[in-house]
Amino acid sequence: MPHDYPIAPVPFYSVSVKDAFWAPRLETNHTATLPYNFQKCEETGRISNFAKAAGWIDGPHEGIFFNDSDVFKVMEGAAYSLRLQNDPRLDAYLDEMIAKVAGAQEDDGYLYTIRTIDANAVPERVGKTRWSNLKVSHELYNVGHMYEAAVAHVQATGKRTFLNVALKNAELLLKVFGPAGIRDVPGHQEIEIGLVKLYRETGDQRFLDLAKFFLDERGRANGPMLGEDAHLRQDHKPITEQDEAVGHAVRAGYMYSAMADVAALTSDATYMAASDRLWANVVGKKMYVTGGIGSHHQHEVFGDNFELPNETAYCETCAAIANAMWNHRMFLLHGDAKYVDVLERVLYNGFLSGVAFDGKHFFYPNPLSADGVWAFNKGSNVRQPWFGCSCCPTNVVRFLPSLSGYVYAQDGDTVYVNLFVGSEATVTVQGRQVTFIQETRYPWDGNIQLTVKTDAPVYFDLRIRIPGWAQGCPVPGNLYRYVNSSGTIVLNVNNTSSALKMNKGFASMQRTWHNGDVMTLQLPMMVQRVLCDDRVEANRERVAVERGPLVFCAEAVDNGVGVRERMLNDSQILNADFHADLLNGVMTVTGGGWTLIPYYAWCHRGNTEMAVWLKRNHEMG
Ligand code: FUB
Ligand code: ZN
Repeated sequence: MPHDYPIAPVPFYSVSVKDAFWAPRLETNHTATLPYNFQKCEETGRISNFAKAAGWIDGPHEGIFFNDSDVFKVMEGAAYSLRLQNDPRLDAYLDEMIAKVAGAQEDDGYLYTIRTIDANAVPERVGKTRWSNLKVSHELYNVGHMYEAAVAHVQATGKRTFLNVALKNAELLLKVFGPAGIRDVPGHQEIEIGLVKLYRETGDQRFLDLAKFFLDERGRANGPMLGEDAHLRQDHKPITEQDEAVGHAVRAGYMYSAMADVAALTSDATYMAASDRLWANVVGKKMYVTGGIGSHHQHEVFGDNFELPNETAYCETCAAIANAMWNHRMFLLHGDAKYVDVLERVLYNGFLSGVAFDGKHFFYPNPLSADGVWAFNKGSNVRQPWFGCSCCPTNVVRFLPSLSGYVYAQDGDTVYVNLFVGSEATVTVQGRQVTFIQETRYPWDGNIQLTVKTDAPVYFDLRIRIPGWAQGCPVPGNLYRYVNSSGTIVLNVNNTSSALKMNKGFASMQRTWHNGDVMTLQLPMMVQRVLCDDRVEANRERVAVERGPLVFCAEAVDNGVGVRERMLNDSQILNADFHADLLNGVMTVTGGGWTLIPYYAWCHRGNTEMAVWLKRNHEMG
């Protein structure tokens, strides 16, 4: 048996989301964000670049040299969407797109529209010849996204058209890169994840070996000399020696995800140890309370340990997605709920803020404080319809439809309930089809009901995550801590109280399950105050407010100007109330003249001042 993650996700297409929180967002992604992104890719020449490279139309390459990647990401999202719902028009549109991509591919498999359109007109960043400026060119980054899209497409439609393009390209890379070939690495990681997906799809070991090659070569200076800026690309040290997250946060997140993949697929202990060290560093010293990562706009990089400025936080939407992808993989590797705690924090906060309710406006950076003046969002201070570099919108399109794949996981006769999302999931356990009907108003309340449907009794270990936030621990490590205790967790099976038998953060229920058995979990959803390690200068003498998985914030539109300076008394009682008519339906937290809303919902009522970390007044009353 080849090695793999010990735990497998229950695939996104086996989990049908039916709740009031995520289902509308997935629908918006399908009906608005996806077609809108294709439209933008058309309007901005991203798609005609392929037709030009194919020689079907004339004209120069338009836009940024790595714009091919945006098209591939939207195609990946389209494939997931197609898997979830029959859509013949989308299917046909994708076929047309694939024909353009295939047309743009050179005879030997090379695919990079800017060079194919006119190799003599490429800017220096692209490199005079193929792969001669990998540090910058994104040649491998682009096709890494293409591999992901191609695998998603064949899995959704059974058609191999796109996969064949990907395989032809990967065969070329196998000829060109390797110990006896080019020993350079891409400046922006992504090819590694793509190659792992090709390996999984085809079982061809060479793709996995090439993914590992690209990882192993980092920091070894076998290609062009590593410059002083190598840390920006995580190319400053062999990856197995890295222990501090540095450099560009999206590149890092994709690389760490690939490291986890390779660790699982090869059982390489040094990869696992490095992944664990890097994770401890990010979560313990470099992650925002929203799950966002990346402290600086300049170079889009992590800061030093405990350097987490709020107003100038970068927290790119893509980096949130990369962080979610990585934490999911770390869970699959270790089976510990602490990784899902981080994933959940990212999902409901630092990721979700990145896309507006309409699915057509986006944040690129996701700061935790805004003065209402600085145009932090690439020249604006509200969500934008598109960007010159539109990596974030196109990442949202592919991430949302795959979200249901994060809800459940399985290891033989152990079924994990990771996220609380109203849904219906079908899982094969002990050779039997078992359906799980999850009903919940999460994140607005903490009651979760799981009904088991099965033709015959079946024994399995049902492990339901007990979130860190319900056990007094916002995030593993000491970076953040709650002021108040969390309340009581109640677990029942068929109306009978069940003791919490904890196993790596999950309540484990090993029993024979019968048709109609019902498990209920009540999580204590109280308003909780969060404090930060004092080494984070920006948060000293400040307090954040959470309820369940949600981080709250104060906007001037509710609180008047000066929210970043106004004080919240320690003794102030804070109440939570649901408002169906506000911001698509949200819980607000109020008290002492404050009205706080979920962070993800901020900036939906125009440009405004905002703060997550409020000034703390130790005075009572
Ligand atoms: O370089 C490709 C993408 O553009 C990165 O992932 C983002 O951070 C943005 O720089
Ligand atoms: Zn981005």
